[in-house]
Amino acid sequence: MSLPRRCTYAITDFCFPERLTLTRVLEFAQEFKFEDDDVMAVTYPKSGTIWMQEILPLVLNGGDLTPIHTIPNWDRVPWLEEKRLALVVDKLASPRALVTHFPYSLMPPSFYTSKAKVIYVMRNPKDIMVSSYYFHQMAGFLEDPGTFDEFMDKFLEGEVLCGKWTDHMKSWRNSALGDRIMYITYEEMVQDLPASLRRISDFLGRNLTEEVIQKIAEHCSFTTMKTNNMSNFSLVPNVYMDSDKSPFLRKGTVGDWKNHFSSEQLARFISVISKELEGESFSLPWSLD
Ligand code: PPS
Repeated sequence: MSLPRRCTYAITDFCFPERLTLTRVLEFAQEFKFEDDDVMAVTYPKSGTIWMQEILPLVLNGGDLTPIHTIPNWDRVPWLEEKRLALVVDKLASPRALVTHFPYSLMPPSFYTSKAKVIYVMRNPKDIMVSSYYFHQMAGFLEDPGTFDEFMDKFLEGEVLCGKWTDHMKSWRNSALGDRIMYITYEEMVQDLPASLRRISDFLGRNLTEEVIQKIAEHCSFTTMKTNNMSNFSLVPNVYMDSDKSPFLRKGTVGDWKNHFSSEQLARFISVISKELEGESFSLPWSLD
């Protein structure tokens, strides 16, 4: 298989940075044994992953803030694709919450036969691209994004972390998970976080009071997370994540693409994405225009 030009490692067009080497990552993850009450947050990068790492433990434990104040997000809701999972898995509270950027096809065999639930967070791809552009500037393990225009080409060709957004989204939208999967958008979480938390809580069979919902919403707000050292990546050395270049919790808004896209870029973006979604049975929750 030929690797996409700028992709360090790829299998089935799924790119991972060299540091993680996808073969090793896959071998490790394939052995993971899912339990029926596991909850998986699944995202294409920059769709709201760490937001779910903040939300899930609180919804599952009824609003006890201890995990978000004492455990860094990568250990609190560990990555399926990180070997660190093996070190922390036995310490996870039950039911366990995990996170992944894997497409549906790369999930471990035990996932398909389990009853583990999935929350798939979607975000408008134009805002994903903007967020990713700044992330590529600050993350020492990713290639320099080049100019915004160059980065748009890479994004549309899938030569970025985790390949094409359309492929990732299609893989999970078309998955045969039935009522094991819930779809939520970053935009609805920004618009009304308490309402989103109620949906998540219902999906996970929790019966949270309004007081607890409001408490979780307050502690999972952009402003609160930005000052939480267990969530804002300030514990990570600058060589890996340089927040002077761009903070991980950057803007946390909807529609920042309007500050970045020219009309020509918008037309190019819409044309490529629409073509790739032609014939799909699902519709997008936002207009691409
Ligand atoms: S990653 O690298 O894939 O784990 O990134 P991810 O966490 O998926 O996405 C990062 C973006 O999510 C924003 N974010 C939030 N927005 C609103 N409210 C809260 N609480 C929140 N937490 C994280 C974060 O700011 C990134 O978006 P941008 O647009 O860059 O600000």
